[in-house]
Amino acid sequence: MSDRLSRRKLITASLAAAAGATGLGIAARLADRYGLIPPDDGGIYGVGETMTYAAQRLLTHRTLAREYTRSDISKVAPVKGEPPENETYQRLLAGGFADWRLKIDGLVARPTFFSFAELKRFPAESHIYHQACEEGWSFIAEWVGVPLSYVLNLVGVLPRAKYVVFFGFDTNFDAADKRTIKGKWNSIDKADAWHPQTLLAYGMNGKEFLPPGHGAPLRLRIPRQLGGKSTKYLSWITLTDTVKDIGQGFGAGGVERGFSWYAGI
Ligand SMILES: Nc1nc2c(c(=O)[nH]1)N[C@H]1C(S)=C(S)[C@@H](COP(=O)(O)O)O[C@H]1N2
Ligand SMILES: [Mo]
Repeated sequence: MSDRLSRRKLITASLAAAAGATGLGIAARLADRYGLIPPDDGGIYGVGETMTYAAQRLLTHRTLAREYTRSDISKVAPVKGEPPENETYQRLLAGGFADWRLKIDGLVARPTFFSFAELKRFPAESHIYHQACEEGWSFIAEWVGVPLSYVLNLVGVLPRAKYVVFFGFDTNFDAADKRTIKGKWNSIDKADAWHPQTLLAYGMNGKEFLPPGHGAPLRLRIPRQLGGKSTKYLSWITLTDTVKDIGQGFGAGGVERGFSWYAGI
């Protein structure tokens, strides 16, 4: 029996038990309908990853990450990696991102390009929360931006969309064939996208603009998952009902490098 099958069986069996459903078939349909199977289900991780995701989705998906006060803000905010070196990003950076647009398309009623100035006119929120990298370091910072849910509601996400997919400038996102996309792309489900603390952040720690290394001009901040899910240097967000046709089909470039798609904390 394949790994994928065994995990599907385990989760649907527990669902059947929990729901008192009479057959595994019903539980399997429930698991898919409520999005309890992560897209890297066939990946290298064990049963635990799928069960963690399913349990989180069933029990805790609206719980809030802890918020801190300004005096808790870390003296040093570590930067992971260098800003993208490609010509497109460097040109936009040199121009103060005046020519930058955030593209949002896919399963939406109104595909839109947003300028930095437009995003800044939307109702802003700030949150002081913790960011932890899977490599072991972490910090507390204040992030300011617009809730992702606000922007998604503006473009009108179609009911059949399941994932919000993020591409940074360190991704070859303009690849003609989506299966050749490589790099730091990522995706989240609708529960995390509409979570009240999930931000499209354009400033931090009292600064109006993100330092380039922290993801200028715009990054995702998703406090209920490890830092790796918070895609920096955003260029394109697309709504989709499947991630199978992007990259190797696991829902994030990182899965191809050994990380799990769901990094909930
Ligand atoms: N586009 C892009 N986003 C990214 C990364 C990256 O390399 N490229 N690194 C991720 C990882 S692993 C972490 S821990 C955080 C780090 O954010 P920071 O550099 O602001 O601390 O960004 C995440 N987002
Ligand atoms: Mo990370």
